Amino acid sequence: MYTQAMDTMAREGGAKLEKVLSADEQHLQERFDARIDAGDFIEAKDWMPDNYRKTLLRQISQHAHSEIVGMLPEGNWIARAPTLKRKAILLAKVQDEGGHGLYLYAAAETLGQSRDQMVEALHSGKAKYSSIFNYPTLTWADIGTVGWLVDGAAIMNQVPICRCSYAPYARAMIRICREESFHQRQGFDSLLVMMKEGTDAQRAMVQDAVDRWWWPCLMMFGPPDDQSPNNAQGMRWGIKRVSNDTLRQKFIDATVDQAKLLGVTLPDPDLKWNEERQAHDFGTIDWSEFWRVVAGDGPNNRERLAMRVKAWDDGAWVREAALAHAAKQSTQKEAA
Ligand code: BYC
Repeated sequence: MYTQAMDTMAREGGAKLEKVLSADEQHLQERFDARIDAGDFIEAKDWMPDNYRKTLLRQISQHAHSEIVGMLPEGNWIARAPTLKRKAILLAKVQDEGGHGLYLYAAAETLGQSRDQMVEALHSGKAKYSSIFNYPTLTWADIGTVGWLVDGAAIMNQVPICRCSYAPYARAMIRICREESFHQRQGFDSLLVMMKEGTDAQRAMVQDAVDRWWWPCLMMFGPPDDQSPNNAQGMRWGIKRVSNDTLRQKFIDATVDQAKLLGVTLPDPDLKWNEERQAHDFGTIDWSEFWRVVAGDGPNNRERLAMRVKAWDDGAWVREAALAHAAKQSTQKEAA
């Protein structure tokens, strides 16, 4: 089953995990709460409540998997990039995503789950990754659009995580966000060249890509706040700093002017500036589509997971060779 079910662990408010705390634990809990309230960062060696650890593991491992699965739809276009310059840029971007996945797996490992366990959860379909990567990249314009809109949405979501209360995650996010900015810019630049210097067919290709990616990008921020089971607790613990709806609105507001600059139309007839709210109103998001994709029935769920498992299997010899090389080096060092 390709369910993307992220319930690899029981969750806050779900199965009743709460146990009666001893006096010592009560004291630790109070100190932890006070540190969170004071805006302190929590390190791996610090005491933390079980559910804080579980929530972090859920989010960080999902995030890591998203980076790794996110390499697939773009990697698919490396051999078909139209120029040497675009190929070099795309190669660098896909490698960056791999690096982001590794930083994040390392951050999750500090919470006590092994990389093998996380990879197994992804490959068996137990762990989720971002819904956005279950949509196909049909044309070259999709690659520019993924950079502009998908990475744009990712940055909007990820910049506040640089202030996440869990320090190893926050540190990883600082590096990741620097690289994501380049990803967004290269996507925008690629689309701008097609829109300003391209043919009518290229402009139509860009508009078609924007039409297909716009709504799934708005879904990346997660369900509306009043239907988001993890939002309130995530915010309370400083794991999330800004809510799903607020980030979605900020993304829309930032993107409208960029779309004008590009000369593309965002596919929402209800999108308009609301003077009173000082924000854009927008149309209704099809949340049934989101939940379908999250439940494993999106356009590409099965293909993505199969590609990921194949990539892992195909890379087995590299992992074995690297381990053999490391073992040989340490034997040589000991002998010296
Ligand atoms: N896709 O209570 P909620 C990237 C799940 S990487 C799938 O609001 P939360 C990039 C959610 O997990 C992009 N599932 O949850 C990479 C929960 O299910 P469980 C990834 C989603 O955690 C390469 C349920 O729905 N970014 O952009 O408070 C190339 C209810 O949601 C999604 C991150 O992972 C979704 N879109 O908030 C280019 C950032 N949304 O676990 C680009 C870190 C929600 O209860 N993650 N769900 O079974 C976060 O900021 C938060 O986890 C989310 C969700 C905003 C995603």
